[in-house]
Amino acid sequence: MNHPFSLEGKTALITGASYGIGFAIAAGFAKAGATIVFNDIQPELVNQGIAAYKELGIHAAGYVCDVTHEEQVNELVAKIEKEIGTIDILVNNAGIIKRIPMVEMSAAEFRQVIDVDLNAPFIVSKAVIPGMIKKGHGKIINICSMMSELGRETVSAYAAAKGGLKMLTRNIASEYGEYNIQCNGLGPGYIATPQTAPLREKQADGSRHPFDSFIIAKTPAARWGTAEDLTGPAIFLASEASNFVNGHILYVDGGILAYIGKQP
Ligand code: NAP
Ligand code: GCO
Repeated sequence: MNHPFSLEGKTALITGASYGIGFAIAAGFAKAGATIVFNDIQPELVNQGIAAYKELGIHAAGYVCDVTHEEQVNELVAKIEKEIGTIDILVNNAGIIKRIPMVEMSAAEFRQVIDVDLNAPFIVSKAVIPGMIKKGHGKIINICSMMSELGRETVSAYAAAKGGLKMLTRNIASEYGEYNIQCNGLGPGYIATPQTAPLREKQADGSRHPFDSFIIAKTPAARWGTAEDLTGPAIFLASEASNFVNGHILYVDGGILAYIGKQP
């Protein structure tokens, strides 16, 4: 019998996983025995990702696909099912953020964030669920955020999307739990990836970015998370060990959501 955290024999699709959080989760899944499939929008990034996985001894299948385009997604899932097999684990990781004060943000910019961060998880989940139902099991992990719970200046579209993604997670859990499909969210805190690089940029005098200092003071762990901090919790939600966990958002945030923050 496999270890409850084993992903042996499972095929995992992680969206937007050429680098960053998606890459770290996929690499962790591979170590737990999963076959890795990922996508990115840009062909050169797909190739870069394949090479990066290879460097870790992981033979990952990479495809070019824009997750906001339903036709491309349906073709991708059909191709994976034909070439590799049914998708057992889906991680809706691909995401963008636009940090613009709401009254300065155009409706088009707002819609673009909602499209990638909320509509795309709907599109990709809808494409993979029929295969999971046929197979009699499935795991869907939506990469949520602290902004699924909290707001902050300039991230109105992102918070709206991630708040919606929390409820989409709960709804998929409600609607498909009877088919032995578990849908849960992973809510990273502040993680050091390209997406948050602008918030950590050193100042001209070499001092920390004010936001960097703010996050350190707000996080009990007194550090930014790394993408690798997410692999263990992601493996748990992808494995048999979480077969009775459904509709849950697992925050991996160093305790920031529990903490009022260190007195300045
Ligand atoms: P990242 O470094 O910006 O990587 C995002 C990935 O998504 C990139 O590979 C990007 O590809 C891909 N992507 C964007 N739009 C796409 C589309 N339409 N179709 C396919 N792929 C697309 O972000 P990250 O920090 O790793 O974050 C990954 C996820 O975690 C996101 O959902 C983010 O909201 C969430 N998250 C991040 C943090 C954090 O602190 N970093 C915290 C909480 C949640 P391209 O490079 O080609 O655009
Ligand atoms: C921001 C950050 C956050 C993180 C993450 C926190 O601008 O506040 O980008 O949104 O990315 O989502 O959980």
